[in-house]
Amino acid sequence: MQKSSFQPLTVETLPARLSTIAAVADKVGPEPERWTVQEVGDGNLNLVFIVDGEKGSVVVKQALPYVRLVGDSWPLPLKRSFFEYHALTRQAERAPGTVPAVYYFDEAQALIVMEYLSPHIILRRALIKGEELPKIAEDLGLFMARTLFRGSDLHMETRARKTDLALFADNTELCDITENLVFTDPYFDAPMNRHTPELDPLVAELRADRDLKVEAQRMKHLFASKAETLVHGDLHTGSVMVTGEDTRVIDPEFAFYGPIAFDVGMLLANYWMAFFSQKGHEAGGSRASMRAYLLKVIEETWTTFRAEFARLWRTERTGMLYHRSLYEDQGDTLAAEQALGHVLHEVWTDMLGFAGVEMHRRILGLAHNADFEEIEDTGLRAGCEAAALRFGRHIAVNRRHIASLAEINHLAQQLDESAAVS
Ligand code: SR1
Ligand code: MG
Repeated sequence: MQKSSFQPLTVETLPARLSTIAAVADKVGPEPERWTVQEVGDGNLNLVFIVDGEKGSVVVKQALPYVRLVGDSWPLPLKRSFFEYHALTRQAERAPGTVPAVYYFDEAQALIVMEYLSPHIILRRALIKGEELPKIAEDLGLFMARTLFRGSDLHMETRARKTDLALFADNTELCDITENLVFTDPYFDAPMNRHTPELDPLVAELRADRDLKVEAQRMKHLFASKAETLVHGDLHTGSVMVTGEDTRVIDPEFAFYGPIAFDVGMLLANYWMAFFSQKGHEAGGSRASMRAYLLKVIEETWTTFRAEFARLWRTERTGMLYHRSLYEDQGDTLAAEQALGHVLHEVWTDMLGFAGVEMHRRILGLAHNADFEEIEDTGLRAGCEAAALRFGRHIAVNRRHIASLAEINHLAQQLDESAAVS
C-alpha cells in the first residue's frame, strides 16, 4: 500500500489496498479477488475487518479520526493506533502468548494487521451466555502481574522506562476520555450520560453523596499522577477473547503509564457487573452456578495476580525501586517482604477504588455494558444495576477498611439477593 494520507478502509477497497503488503498476502493468499472481507467492529472507536483467503485469515483494525460511537462531532486522533501497536509489542514481550501476534503496522493509515483468533469469542459475550471459562482467572491474573510488574521501575532499567513513559505520555486524548467518562461525568448530569429511567432516585442519591464524589476525584488524581507502569488502560471483559483453553487480551489503545491497580480494578469491576447482571439472563434457566463461578473467578484472579507479583518481586526486582542492595544483599530478606506487603496493600486499596468508579460509569455514563443493556425488562435491569451501583459505592468509599474479597463478595451476594431499585 502506498504511503499516503489517511483513508478509511471499506469492505470493497480493502483487498486492493492491502494485497501488495507481503505480510498480509503471506497470511491470506496472493490473489485479492479471492479474499472475502467482513467489517465486524462493534466497539466504540474503530473499524475492524476479518479478511479470509485461501491461505488463512487476518484481522485488520483501523482507527477513525473520530469516536465511532458518537460520530464526527467528537474528533479523536489516529495516533491511538500507534500506542496500541507499541503496547501490543511490549505486552507480547512481558507476557508471551497473551496478545494477538502483529503482522504489520502502518502509522499513516492508523492500521494494524494482526492474528485472527479463532474460535475465540469476546469474554463479555461468553459471560452473558453463561459460559464458565476454566482458565480466565489464572491467565488474566498472570497477564496483569507480568505486564504491570515488568513495565515498572521495579523491573525495568530506569532510562528505558522513562523513555517509554515519555512516548506514551502523548496518548493524551485517550487518557482524557477516561478522566472524564470514568471519574467525573457519572457524578453529575453530564450531557452524554444516560441511565435506566427507574434508577432516577438512586442516581440523585449518588450524585449528592459527598464521600463518593470526593473518593471518585481521589481516584482520578491517582489515575492522572501515579505513572507507575504501562497499563492496558481499558481492561474490561470486552477487551479479552477466549476459548476454553486460550485467553488473549486485545485493544490496548488506551495504554499509558498509570497506576498498577487500574487494570486490576477495571477487570474485577467487569466481573462484578457480570455477576450482578445474571438475574437478567435467567430466561434459559437458573444462573446460580454462574454467579458462584464469577465470584470464584474474582478471588482467583486476585490471588493469582498477587502470587505472581510476589514471585516476580523475589526473582526479577532489577529496577531502581526497593533495591536488593538495601535488603537481600545485606541478608535482610524480611525487609524486602515487608516492602512487598506495603506495595501489594496499596494495589489492593486502590484496585477497590478503581473498581467502584468503573461500575458506576458503565451504568450512569456514556459507555454502557451489554451485560446490563441486553436485559430488555427495564425494571429488572434497574434492579441489577442498582445492586451494582450500591456495591460500587461501598467498595470505593470504604476501600481502606475492606480486609478481603470474601468480605465483599458476601456483600455482593446479599445485594444481589435483595436486588430492587429503591
Ligand atoms: C468514547 S469511548 C467510550 C469507552 O469505550 C472504550 O472502550 C473505553 O472504555 C471508553 O471509556
Ligand atoms: Mg476497546
